[in-house]
Amino acid sequence: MTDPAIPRIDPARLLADLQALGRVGALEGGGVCRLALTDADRLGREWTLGRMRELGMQVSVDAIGNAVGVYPGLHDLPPVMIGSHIDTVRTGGLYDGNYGVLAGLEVVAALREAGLRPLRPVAVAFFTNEEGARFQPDMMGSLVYVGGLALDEALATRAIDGPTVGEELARIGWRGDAPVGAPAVDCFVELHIEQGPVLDRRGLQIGVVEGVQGISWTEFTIEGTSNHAGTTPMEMRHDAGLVAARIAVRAREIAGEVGGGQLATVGAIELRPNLVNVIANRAVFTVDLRHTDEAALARAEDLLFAFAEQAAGEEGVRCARRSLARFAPVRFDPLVVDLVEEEARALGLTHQRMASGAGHDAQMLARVCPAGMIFVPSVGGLSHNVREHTHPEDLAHGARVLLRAVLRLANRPL
Ligand code: HGY
Ligand code: MN
Ligand code: MN
Repeated sequence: MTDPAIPRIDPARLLADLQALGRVGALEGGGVCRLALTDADRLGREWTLGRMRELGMQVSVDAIGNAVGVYPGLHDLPPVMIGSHIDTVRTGGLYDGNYGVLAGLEVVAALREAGLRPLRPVAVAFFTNEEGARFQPDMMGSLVYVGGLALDEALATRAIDGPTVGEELARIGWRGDAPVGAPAVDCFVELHIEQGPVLDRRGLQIGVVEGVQGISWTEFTIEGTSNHAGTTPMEMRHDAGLVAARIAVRAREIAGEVGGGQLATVGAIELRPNLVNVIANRAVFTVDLRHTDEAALARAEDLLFAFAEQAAGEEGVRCARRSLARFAPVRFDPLVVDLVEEEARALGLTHQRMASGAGHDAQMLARVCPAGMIFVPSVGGLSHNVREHTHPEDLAHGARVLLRAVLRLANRPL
């Protein structure tokens, strides 16, 4: 169903951009590592800003490194923004975040080639530290953009490897001078790979995303007593490693007990002194809990925290915890959700409504404007894995839905 009034996406150009950006921070054997504010991230930022400039966009960078390119409309109004991220986890793929930003640039390229000026401007943004892997919380840049986290607090946040956000922004030269939160956004659309198995398993082409599930990240620090593995009777031990392991097992059990899609992950763990013949005196580890229902997520937290105290008491160790991220579930605005669904249907693409399991910048922009998301399938539901893959035809389908949705939003009556 091609409508002559709608410009055409160039799938080959989009794919070439994804592969070009994927070469920045490329890992031996495949995949990408561009942890937030590292030199690899700097190079990815420079490449992407260069593409914005090639498209004649007016670019700005704010004090936390969020970058926005604007394609002017007929009227100087708040833009319809397309956004996502280009930082990755340590075992990242070509598509997580990058696809949404580069498809946004492909939309602008198509508008430009057609000489089309929507009523409203169209902006394309990449936000700092969406992944939250090096600095927590995740979606940090977009959270600051919408006023959900004070700039100073974000800049003072320390990385898991030492430096602060402010120090790293200065080091890579990306502490911009644009005011945070500018430009104000009319509405926001994020195109992203699903990163889960739903669309792939059902053979569907488009996910019409209705919202994002709640996220709870906690760091536990267990302090015990190091001692000799060969001379310390079991009843004399204060083993931080054991308590960490028990909490990890209990987190998995809680996911089953709470149910309804409750998720629990222990992704990072560090024992000290981490030696084969020494009882660990310190364990630092993270627990990631997620649920679409806020009450269920809170219950999972209560069960976990109570067990941690109990297990620590039984072993005679100290247990401290701090929250790294806590976001309630988010519902997207029907204005955007319904329109994404209509455009998927208009293109004859198979689709379904669904929630997002992963966090996204769209959930933050939803605090200040109508926001929504479009998903395309992830092969095998794989992501945050170097073998992350989405078929080229699905990448093109998603970009076409994005173009049509953004055009309709940008041309809404003033
Ligand atoms: O953790 C997340 O869901 C996202 O990848 N930041
Ligand atoms: Mn992402
Ligand atoms: Mn991610």
